[in-house]
Parts: sequence; C-alpha cells; structure tokens
Amino acid sequence: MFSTKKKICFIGEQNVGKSSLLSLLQGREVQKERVPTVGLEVEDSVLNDKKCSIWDLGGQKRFKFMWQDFLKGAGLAVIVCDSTEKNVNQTKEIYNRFERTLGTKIIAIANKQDLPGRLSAQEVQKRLGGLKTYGMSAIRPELRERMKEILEYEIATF
Ligand SMILES: Nc1nc2c(ncn2[C@@H]2O[C@H](COP(=O)(O)OP(=O)(O)O)[C@@H](O)[C@H]2O)c(=O)[nH]1
Ligand SMILES: [Mg+2]
Repeated sequence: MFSTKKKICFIGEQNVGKSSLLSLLQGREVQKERVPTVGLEVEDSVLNDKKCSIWDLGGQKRFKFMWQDFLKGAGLAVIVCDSTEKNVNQTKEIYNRFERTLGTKIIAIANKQDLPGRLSAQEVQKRLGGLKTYGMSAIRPELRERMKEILEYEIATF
C-alpha cells in the first residue's frame, strides 16, 4: 500500500531547545552543554505506530533563509520558544512569517518551563495570538511521554 512518511519540522531561534526536545522524544539523554545544530538534522521516529521524520534546522541567522524550503511538505510545524519575554516576541515574528505557509499546521512549545521567571504556556499562547501552545522542559526525562503524546495528538489529524 502506498503511504507517505509524515514530516514534522521544529523551528525557532537558536538555543531555545529544539534539538533537546528531539533528544527527549527519542529517549536520548539531554546534555547540559550542547553543540549547536549546524545545518539540518533529520531523524526518524515512530508516532501513532507509524514512521515519521522529524526535521531540526539550526536556528542560526545564516540558516534562516532555508526555512521556507525546509517547511515544504511538512504536516506539522512546531515553533519552539524558551518562554522568555524577549524570545516570545521573536517567536511571534517567526509565526507571523509562516502562518500562511500552505497546508502546514502550526503549534508552539513553551520550553524551559523549569527555569525561574519563565512565562507560563498559557501566557505564551496569549502572546502568540492564541496559537496552541504546550509547556515543556526538555531536560526532564519524565516528560518524554508527554512530548510524544503532544506530537501524536497533533499529527493524528493530518
Ligand atoms: N533549563 C533548561 N535548559 C534547556 C532546556 N532545553 C534545552 N536546554 C538547554 O538550552 C541549550 C540549547 O539547547 P538546544 O537543544 O541546543 O537548542 P536549539 O539551538 O534550539 O537546538 C542547551 O544548553 C540545553 O541544555 C530546558 O527545557 N530547560
Ligand atoms: Mg539545535
């Protein structure tokens, strides 16, 4: 039977924890000192008992021009922010830019909820104009199941 692998893209500024969330999902240990993602990393994962590919693009400025191409064919774009005031504003700009990318469902993850003074997921959602936002902390291995559930729930409908 013909089937296409679902594509999920993680986007967001550098250092917000995109690669760490991918590691969490894949059951790898999340390192405190991470090497920034250079270019693109694509990994297979199994969600809802089906293979899908997860794309993690380096957030450095020099890669941003690639985002548009990178999102082509994606069923789900996950915009990650670190839940600080400054970063949420930057994230809003990213969201505005990709909002109308045809056929791509977008959700947000308010990462680093373990750090003091972070904006709550609810507050981040409000600031992102109501974009569905989930709170997360990539450094907490016990949240792996939750991360998986979020993606499984969100891809179930595309
Ligand atoms: N405290 C805390 N640190 C995190 C969290 N997620 C990622 N980090 C740290 O933030 C830094 C950047 O993470 P990374 O995954 O490389 O970000 P990326 O550039 O978006 O891929 C690393 O030092 C991580 O250990 C989190 O939920 N809480
Ligand atoms: Mg990275």
